[in-house]
Amino acid sequence: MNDQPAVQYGSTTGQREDEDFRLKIMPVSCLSLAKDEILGFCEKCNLSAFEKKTYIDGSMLDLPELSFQPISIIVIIAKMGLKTAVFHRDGKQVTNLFRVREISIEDYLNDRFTKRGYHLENARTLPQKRLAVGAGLVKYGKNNLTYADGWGSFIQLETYLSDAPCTEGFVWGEVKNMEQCESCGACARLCPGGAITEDRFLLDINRCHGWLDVIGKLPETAAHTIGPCMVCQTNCPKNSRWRMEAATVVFSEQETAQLMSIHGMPKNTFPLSSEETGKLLSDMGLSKECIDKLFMLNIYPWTLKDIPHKLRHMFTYSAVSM
Ligand code: B12
Ligand code: SF4
Ligand code: SF4
Repeated sequence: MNDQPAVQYGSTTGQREDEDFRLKIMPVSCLSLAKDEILGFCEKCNLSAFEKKTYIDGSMLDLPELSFQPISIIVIIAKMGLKTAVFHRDGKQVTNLFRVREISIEDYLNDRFTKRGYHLENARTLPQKRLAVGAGLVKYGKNNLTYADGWGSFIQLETYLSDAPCTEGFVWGEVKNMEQCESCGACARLCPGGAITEDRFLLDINRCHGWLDVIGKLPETAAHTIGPCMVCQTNCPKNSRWRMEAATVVFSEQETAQLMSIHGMPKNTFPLSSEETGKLLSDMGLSKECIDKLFMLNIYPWTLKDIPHKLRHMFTYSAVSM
């Protein structure tokens, strides 16, 4: 029997309300307010069939079936950090920026809700941006993302359905936009796919490189990155502070070569735990240090299979000699 302790990959620390995350609890009826507004808004936009399916026909605007009667929606915004990964090959280097979630609020949610007898149902398909704006936690930017005071757009939104009582005196907030956007427009100018346009507020999903990458349709001529496209965020003046503070994760030539040898990842990585993912990578010959560094970048398991191609592309088109 192997009595070695299981290797732990990835880490989460801290749960400081207001410093790392912010939370509001709104009446569940706010979902109807958001729904009516989004339906009305989408009617005025020239949506493609795919956008209609994504925004209106899906299950985003309605309550799912639950084992309890929900009376509230808990909206959480969690601060994310940035990390710059540096890869090396044949005396050249390439870099890639990653958004990293470093805090877990599971214990906090357990203590505050579950242990007190309240139900919590993670409802990540609800229209999270509109709900977070309605909660007064964020404002919209022209790039379609939402921004929190002091934290910029590098935040993760979470929504839970619950039967916990609402934040006292909760007031539903109207759509709010950042003032700075009126005189800026950098995200629209620099978006590589031209997805952010003047004629409508919603970005054009079919031109967003983040999306094209997910569905494997990113043109070969476009810049490739291992993490999602972040051009509209990294060039936003509201995010400049976080970009400056990005920590660096360096992959040596040997580790970069290991990454480029990733192969045979299962088609569906969703059921894999981080331990199982780590074990798979270890069986492929990646060192523990290299796997740890990958996990430091909060890399999505389903993007692992694309790393060799992405790195080859980056070294071909955007490498700098050292
Ligand atoms: C579908 C989706 C996408 C689609 C479409 C994006 C879009 N149009 O919203 C694609 C695949 C392109 C995408 C890409 C990305 N996404 Co996305 N995505 C979602 C998802 C699942 C739903 C978003 C949605 O409902 N959109 C529908 C529209 C109708 O909603 P809305 O924009 O809030 O609509 C309101 C505004 O437009 C407003 N409005 C209308 N007119 C006007 C006019 C003005 C002046 C103003 C101010 C507002 C305004 O009114 C509308 C109705 O209330 C959410 C998760 C979720 N469950 O919410 C994540 C989410 C929005 N994505 C997120 C992220 C991080 C990304 C990416 C960075 C990832 C990447 N690079 O691949 C990119 C960024 C692209 C971008 N610039 O937005 C985060 C955003 C975090 C944040 N800071 O806001 C979310 C919240 C996921 C999460 N839980 O953290 N995404
Ligand atoms: S880049 Fe400029 S226009 Fe775009 S979201 Fe940031 S402040 Fe607004
Ligand atoms: S994620 Fe990239 S492609 Fe998509 S809107 Fe932002 S800059 Fe444009």
